Amino acid sequence: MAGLKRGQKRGPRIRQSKELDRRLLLHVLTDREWSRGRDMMTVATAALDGGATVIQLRDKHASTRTLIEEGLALRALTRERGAFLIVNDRVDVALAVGADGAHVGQQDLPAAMARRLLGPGRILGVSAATVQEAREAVAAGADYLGVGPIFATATKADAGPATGTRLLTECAREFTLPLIAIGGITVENAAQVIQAGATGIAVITAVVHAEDITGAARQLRHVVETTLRSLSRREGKNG
Ligand code: TZP
Ligand code: MG
Repeated sequence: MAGLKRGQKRGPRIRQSKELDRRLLLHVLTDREWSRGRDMMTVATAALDGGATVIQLRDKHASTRTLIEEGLALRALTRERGAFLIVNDRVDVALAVGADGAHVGQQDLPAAMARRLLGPGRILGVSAATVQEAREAVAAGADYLGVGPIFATATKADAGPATGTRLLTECAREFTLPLIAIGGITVENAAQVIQAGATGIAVITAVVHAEDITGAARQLRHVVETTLRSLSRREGKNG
């Protein structure tokens, strides 16, 4: 769907869909273990109050039936708030609950199959930890890339080594689809990942583990938006 067009030169990125970028600014991933005992709907509601634009349903231990129940509840909430609902790993659950899309990693359903199942109308996010993985994901029809883990994270045991921000810069040079930085993103380093080339961020602990979920989401959204704005002002001046 998105990505480098045939014959298009690699170079400074031309944003393909500003509207999609805007709607993918701040992903908050649900995580039971890091939620300090607060239930998923409380966490998601508070995150949306703070400006999350995407709730990603991610529950590695739930039964399919529980995922469906959670997905339906989140579907109603995100629809009411004008936010996207994306389901991690499970394309079947995404389709069953009428989610806006699904996110797959390198060990999940292959991206091209996920695209076929989702059809052209739903969003497909794919994790990439290398430029090669990013190229394959784009070729398979990803709408956005989850790039990372950028920094060390304690939240995903099998996340692999931190890539650093250079991967974002390399991807930004090559692709025009939204690049969502993930892994150890905090309010302190969010500006750095945007400056490196991310168009949005995805977090777990920085929001769901925060004492003040709404405040944490609000601060992150503010940093992402102000950094993007200052970058686009600078780009405007330079050409
Ligand atoms: N994929 C790559 S890193 C990661 C996922 C799901 C975990 C992100 O969690 P945190 O707490 O924001 O580092
Ligand atoms: Mg996965």
